[in-house]
Amino acid sequence: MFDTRISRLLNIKYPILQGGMAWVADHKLAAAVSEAGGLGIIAAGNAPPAWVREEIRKLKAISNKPFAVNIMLMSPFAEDIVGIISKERVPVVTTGAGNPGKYIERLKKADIKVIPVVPTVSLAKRLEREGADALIVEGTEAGGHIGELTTMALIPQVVEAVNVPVIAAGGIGDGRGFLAALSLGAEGVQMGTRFVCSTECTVHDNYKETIIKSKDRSAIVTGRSTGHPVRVIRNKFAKEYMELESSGADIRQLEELGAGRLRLAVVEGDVDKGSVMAGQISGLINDIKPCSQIIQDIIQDALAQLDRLTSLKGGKLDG
Ligand code: TUI
Repeated sequence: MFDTRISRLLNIKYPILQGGMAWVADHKLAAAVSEAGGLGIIAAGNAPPAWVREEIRKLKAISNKPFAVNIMLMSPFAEDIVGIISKERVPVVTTGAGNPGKYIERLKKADIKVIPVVPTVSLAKRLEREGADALIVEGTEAGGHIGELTTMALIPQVVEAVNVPVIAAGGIGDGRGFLAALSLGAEGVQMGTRFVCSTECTVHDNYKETIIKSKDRSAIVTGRSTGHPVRVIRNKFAKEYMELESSGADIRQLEELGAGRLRLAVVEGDVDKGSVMAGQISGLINDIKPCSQIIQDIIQDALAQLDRLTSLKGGKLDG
């Protein structure tokens, strides 16, 4: 069921990946997603290499399913984390927030599958040439650091341009989104915000509640002027940041104001002064449930939607 090049490449039951969210995606969340038949991902974020190594070992102690580590390429530790991952027998690496080209050969020599996140056709083509095994193609609907193009417009353009399988990300939270992504030519999906609101996710309850209370326009983009736009839930901190931004502040001042804010929201639960990164799909997410339930609901919902579409074909189009 929904057997694609992605489920086969990654050796997983369902072609559903959990986003590699800094401060959020630890071994507990990753193990829960992998045990439920998807691909769980430990996010290295800006964390020191020793933390990443421990998380990998802790995950392996509770699950023998495939998993990935996400390398956030703006991290000062990115290089060292590549070294750790190569030694710790991690089956899959995803990357974000940059071009992982210089690491691909090293990772592949260690028999690791490399799946970069890309926001454009040009980077997709380049990384396919450089040996990426698949691509996560992320639309601007996503939470956190984002590109400009929408999932709807970007996925089919990348699917046309490359031969490696594509995983859609950004704005996907249920079976309808999953099926829509497959319709666009993707062979899997990655979801971040949906898995934040899971029982196993260790973020502060206030973070989960903020997403659940969100509406369609709650997730906004800050930091466009810095060249690193970030989608967050509108709150006191986002307003203060945007005011500073529109006053013409320089990047250093903005970085200073933003420092430590994601941790403040995720760990301390300060969802007024912290940065609550989340995607546009937040308005659709109304509950907290186990990762296995999230995945089962998506598969069941997608099958029901498929029936609905099939009956449309028989009844109305064929006359
Ligand atoms: O990486 C993400 N999302 C993230 S990373 C992050 S940590 C952070 N915190 C504060 C400020 C900035 C980052 C929070 N959310 N998603 C994957 C993603 N990658 N989205 C966009 C990109 C991307 C952008 C440019 C990938 C490659 C790229 O290449 C530029 C180049 O160098 O060619």
